[in-house]
Amino acid sequence: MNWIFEVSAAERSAGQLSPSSTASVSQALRENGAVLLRHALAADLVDTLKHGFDSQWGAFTSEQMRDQARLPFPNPVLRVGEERYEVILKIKHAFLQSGIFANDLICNFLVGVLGPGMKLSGFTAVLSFPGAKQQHIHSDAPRLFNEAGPSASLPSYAINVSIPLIDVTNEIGGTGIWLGSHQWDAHRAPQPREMTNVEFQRGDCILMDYRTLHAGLPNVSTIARPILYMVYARPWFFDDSNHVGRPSLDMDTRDFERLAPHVQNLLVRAFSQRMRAQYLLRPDQ
Ligand SMILES: O=C(O)CCC(=O)C(=O)O
Repeated sequence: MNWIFEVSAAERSAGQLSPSSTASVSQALRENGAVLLRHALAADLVDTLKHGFDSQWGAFTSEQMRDQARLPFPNPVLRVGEERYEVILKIKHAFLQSGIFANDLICNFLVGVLGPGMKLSGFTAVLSFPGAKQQHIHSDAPRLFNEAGPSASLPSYAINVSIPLIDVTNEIGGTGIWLGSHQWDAHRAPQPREMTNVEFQRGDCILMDYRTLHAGLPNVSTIARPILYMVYARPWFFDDSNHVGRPSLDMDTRDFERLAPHVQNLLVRAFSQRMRAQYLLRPDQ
């Protein structure tokens, strides 16, 4: 089944997929466990986010990133593979002004998948440096149930939205995806030939079910590749497993307080986890 969809300029400016696109994309996400939306965002918005990313993390070399990742919690940098790091982004400047975390087109679609109480669960980026090897194949969280049946037949409980901040060629290395694996039996081993890989550009985004198997691909280019990750979830799910001892987003309280109530509502779980992480992990505690 097709998993790649073109977002029209009219849909982008309305902040909403058309009813027929919504139906096709929802069905493809249910069946494939991932969809790629081409041109979901304006490329100049993504360029603004890239500047925001660079001002926070762009100066780090891979050696500095490796050293930073070795520091004790709370630590905004997590090593997720060889020459590959997940960093917590501060929602400030470009990330705050653009309101990317509450993007209409993405959120209007995801509310249809995850329900009206949907919450943001994380706001991070993964940076792969030149020389990064293929990452281990994984899903984003352990299975909800160990019994054979239930996990596969359940609807999505969390969706990871990945937004490349540069055009990602095969040399730079995107993310390999095992389409349909969100419904596989726990014992089925993913084969390399079953992997789907596409080049994706600024403005595209991939929506991936939390159960879908995937792996960051090797970076054989000379430039570092940042991808923004926004995780949205049903209100009862929060991704604690990837955020042990570190916040899942970073935002100043004053900036949070200035958000419109419906946006605060979207962010409140992750923001309160950030407050708890900060309190519980104070070095003098
Ligand atoms: O680097 C990538 O393309 C994927 C990263 C990822 O899936 C992860 O770190 O969990």
